[in-house]
Amino acid sequence: MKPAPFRYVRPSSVEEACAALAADEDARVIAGGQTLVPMLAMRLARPSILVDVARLPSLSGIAMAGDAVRIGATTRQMEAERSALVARELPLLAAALPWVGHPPTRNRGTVGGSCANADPSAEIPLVAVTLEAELETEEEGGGLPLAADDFFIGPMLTALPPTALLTAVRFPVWRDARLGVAFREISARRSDFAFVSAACQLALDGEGRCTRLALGIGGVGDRAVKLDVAGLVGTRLEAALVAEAVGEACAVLDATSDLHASADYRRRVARVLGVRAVADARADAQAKGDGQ
Ligand SMILES: Cc1cc2nc3c(=O)[nH]c(=O)nc-3n(C[C@@H](O)[C@H](O)[C@H](O)COP(=O)(O)OP(=O)(O)OC[C@H]3O[C@@H](n4cnc5c(N)ncnc54)[C@H](O)[C@@H]3O)c2cc1C
Repeated sequence: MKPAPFRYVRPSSVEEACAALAADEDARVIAGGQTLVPMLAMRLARPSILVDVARLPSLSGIAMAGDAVRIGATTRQMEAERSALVARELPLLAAALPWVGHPPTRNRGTVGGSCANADPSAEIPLVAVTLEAELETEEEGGGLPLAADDFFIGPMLTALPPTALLTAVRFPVWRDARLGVAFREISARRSDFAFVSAACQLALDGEGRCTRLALGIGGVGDRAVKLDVAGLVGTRLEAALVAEAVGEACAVLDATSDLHASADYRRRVARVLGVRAVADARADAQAKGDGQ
């Protein structure tokens, strides 16, 4: 199928892009086009005008911003995957990126596009929720930063107004000496959207006690969620304790059934992946400590 007719603009600034979005309620942003182009072709999206922000230089780039790494919205996923700064400061995002689609989709797909698209199984939104990232927005008259937990509302639904641009994502950096990360996912084939995924970042003290722990689950319900496993902080992450805490947190997950998997299956897989992710992240942190 071919897309319904639309107009196309390539603004030369964020202000121009915001003005184009404000002028027409059926306008739609296009970045990497990895989701939107198929939707246009299937006529699942019929915008009157496409506002192409992919080449706006001010929206692209990866840099430190205080205690966070700020990734411009139109930064290609592959650029983030190859970034030495991301590898060093955001090891959890570095671990998740190779799971996002396929190399050709990551060559064009953007970090911001993945967040704005808000697929419940998408890896970048899961990392954003797990690390409590902040999403910067811009629209005519100004924009507001939004916490990841407030930004992602449901499947393909965000708090971003239709007249606004997502301009960057700020991922907080943990400065702990013994930091460990792990990313796990189950999908039909490598790099397909996940049925369930788990992202874990934790820190250990010199005696192997957990001082911080963030564990997020994707693909189970309407959006990625951070599990409440605060009870594990202060422990040595013994296997039985982890199984109990993650099991309890997963039992109350709001899960959905679809043609790929039942809600019950998703909850069970979340528990297994969550437990494994914590164990992997702990081993990662321990290995770093041993090497110092
Ligand atoms: C075969 C295939 C497999 C895939 N597998 C996965 C996978 O496993 N995991 C995964 O996470 N993704 C996967 N994807 C989707 C991924 O490739 C896309 O990168 C992502 O969903 C959208 O990013 P994009 O930059 O291409 O956005 P686009 O397709 O250009 O836009 C997507 C949506 O976001 C909006 N948007 C984009 N940028 C902005 C912005 N700056 N401000 C406001 N709104 C914006 C658009 O209006 C549109 O609604 C897959 C895609 C394909 C084709």
